[in-house]
Amino acid sequence: MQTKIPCVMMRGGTSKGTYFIASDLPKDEKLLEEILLSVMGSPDVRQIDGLGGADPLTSKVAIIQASEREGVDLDYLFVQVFVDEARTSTSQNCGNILAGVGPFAIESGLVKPNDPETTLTIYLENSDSIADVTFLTPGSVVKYDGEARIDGVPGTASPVMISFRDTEGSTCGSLLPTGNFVDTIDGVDVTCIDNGMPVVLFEATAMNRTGYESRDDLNADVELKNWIEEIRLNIGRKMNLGDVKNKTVPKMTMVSPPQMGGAICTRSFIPHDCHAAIGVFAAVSVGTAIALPGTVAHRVGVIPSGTTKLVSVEHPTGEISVKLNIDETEGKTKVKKADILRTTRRLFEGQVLVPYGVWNGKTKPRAAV
Ligand code: NQM
Repeated sequence: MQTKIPCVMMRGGTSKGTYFIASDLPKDEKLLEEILLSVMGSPDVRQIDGLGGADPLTSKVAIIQASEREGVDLDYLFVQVFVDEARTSTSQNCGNILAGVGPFAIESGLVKPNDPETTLTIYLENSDSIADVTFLTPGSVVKYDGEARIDGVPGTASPVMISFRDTEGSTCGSLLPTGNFVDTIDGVDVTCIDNGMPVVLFEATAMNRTGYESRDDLNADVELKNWIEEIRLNIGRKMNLGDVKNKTVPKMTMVSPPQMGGAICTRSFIPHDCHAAIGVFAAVSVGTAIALPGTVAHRVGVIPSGTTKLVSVEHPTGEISVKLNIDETEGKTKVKKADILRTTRRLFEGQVLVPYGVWNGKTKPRAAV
């Protein structure tokens, strides 16, 4: 006996996950965690008994509902499902999975589309912040095919433009949560920054690496990963994140001078595995750090000119360009708005099944069979 839950699987940017309507899931947090672990097949490095793709970037969940907030269309909760541990986390945002939220909501009947494009204001529950997302809906139908290209995804698709507002200190409370541009931990200079994602930046050369290593090489580099984790555990409390041992934040980003004509080269640990690219919010935080004199990123980055800066953040599979709208009055640099291009695709729709032993569907009759 299994409970059927309406579910859609979507690629959002360079990630992939399952999308649910909030009312199709129980509210109880412990039960919800059990259900999402079962949906993804965790804990198991292969996630063989679930839909997860055996990678943190494909073990993600979006829970969405129409919003009752003033001026907001949708509420979006992101859940990271650990691959090899029986845990989920809501301690971070996901800007990649966000790309699929609007199209999912329209096709689920949660909001109405416009013609030829739709802009939705989305509340990010994880960080209490707002994003405006615009995508094509000609004839009031979501368009998935198109000419937009993002690195890390083969081919092209329809553009999804995401505009973030007020992301400063989303999780840590302030842009520079330690109060410093640079802290020195275990002899390594780091910059702690949160402009949508708590990130710790450090130079690759400080870790005796080039910063241009492949994802596979870095994932096999146990000595480096242990060193990075030591720094992370040490700095977490100073970033107002408490004990970060079981958290997916802060992300640990190794930086070096750009190699492909961009603004900076990155290798992002999220926080233990190296990202195939870089998270969307992490890219906004890194881009912001380049613009701030005194940070580790400013030391190795190439700062584009103007108050609207197009910052190209290089990563293992290409680059991601972040458009930053910067206010530099009174000698202070403030990012007013950050825009980013993503694409998305609806991959699968139907019902995901979880064993009765996990959830017999009783707290939500509609989904039960
Ligand atoms: O930073 C991976 C991803 C992410 C998160 C991660 C993300 C973001 O690429 O906004 O998108 O950092 O865990 O999906």
